[in-house]
Amino acid sequence: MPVTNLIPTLLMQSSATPGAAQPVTPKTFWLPEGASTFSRQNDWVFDFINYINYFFFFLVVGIMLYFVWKYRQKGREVYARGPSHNTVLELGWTILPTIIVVIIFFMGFRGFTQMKVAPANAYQIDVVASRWNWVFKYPNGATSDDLYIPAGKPVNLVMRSEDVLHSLFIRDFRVKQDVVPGRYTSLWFQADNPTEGEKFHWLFCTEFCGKDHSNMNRKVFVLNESDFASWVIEQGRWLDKIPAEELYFKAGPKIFARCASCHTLDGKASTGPSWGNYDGSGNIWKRSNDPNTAHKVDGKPLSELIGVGKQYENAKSYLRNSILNPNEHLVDPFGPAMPTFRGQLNDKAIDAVIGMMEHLDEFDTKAPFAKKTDGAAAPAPK
Ligand code: HEC
Ligand SMILES: [Cu+2]
Repeated sequence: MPVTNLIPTLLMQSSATPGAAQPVTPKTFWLPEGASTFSRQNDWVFDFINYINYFFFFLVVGIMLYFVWKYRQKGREVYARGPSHNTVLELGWTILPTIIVVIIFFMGFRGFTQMKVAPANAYQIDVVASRWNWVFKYPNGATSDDLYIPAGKPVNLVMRSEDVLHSLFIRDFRVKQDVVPGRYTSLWFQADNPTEGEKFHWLFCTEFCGKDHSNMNRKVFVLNESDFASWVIEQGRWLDKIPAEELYFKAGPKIFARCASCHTLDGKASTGPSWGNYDGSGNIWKRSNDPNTAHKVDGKPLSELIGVGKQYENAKSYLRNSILNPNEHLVDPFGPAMPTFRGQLNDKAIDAVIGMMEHLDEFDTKAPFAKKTDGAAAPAPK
């Protein structure tokens, strides 16, 4: 092969696998690979401040060590008098740091204003944080547990919390924003490179929010525009494509994954009552259908709530209400810790989880809570 042909070949090999997106900024000792349009400027300011720190650290420590050596005690005599004043030095160490700090302020302020205001054409995704879960909602009503975003387009997350303070952090994008109960906060970014194959970016909760705070890690997938468009449509329809009689075991475990931080299937109480048999009253379906058990709600046996002519005609309507208005009745001895799933689970999804309760014996009590006889439950299409 002639040497001139070799050069392009070498160049191509150096640029990783063909088609694989290059990081916007490289991984360094301090920062992971940058993957959003903010990375370049953000990393630059970070490095700038960091190098100033290195410079002054070694300067100050170096001079200090030199003085320790130079002015060490040599004989028995002691010099008590040193210079008391040096105008040039004093002006120097006041003015120079002031200039540096003002430069840093303006660099930070410029970045801050850019990151604060989302472009008007940004694609909006609603984010609901709760203990201990993230739900991402897309304009067509689709929801997902991991975050999917279109490449090359500004994305604006409009975020709220169901309970306590959370904070959404995507370190590869160099963005972080608190999610505060009682108000909306927003966060925007743009990632130009689709994530290839199994690759993704991590999303973390960075505000300690209780027992399962460390389980609020999710994946961020960046899809090219047409893949993203078809993903959103599919995601909005995944439940509709499951035949009614398969709903409880194909969709049930997938939806239960959102309940599993507080409910178990094995009878052990967690933040909420187990769906298995935990107080000798049978599993959640059996105890709701035989209201005369030890299972008490609001201090009363369920028979006072469920039955013909009572508040709930049957167990199904009681369970449905427990999902949509969880704090209307409280199962003894639990507190009002369950967030409402109104607007997050549609009728079909609620049918699927209640169907799962109805056939609870058929399911594995461990994640991913698959139907035992049927092999693995089908995951939602990604
Ligand atoms: C953050 C914790 C938490 C999550 C997540 C959670 N729950 Fe609960 N749940 C509770 C608590 C606490 C109770 C008991 C107090 C009450 O009745 O509200 C409860 C009670 C219930 C009850 C009444 C149980 C009974 O024995 O009568 C049902 C039904 C229920 N949850 C369904 C669900 C479903 C379905 C999901 C997921 C889609 C879910 N929960 C997610 C905490 C949670
Ligand atoms: Cu959190």
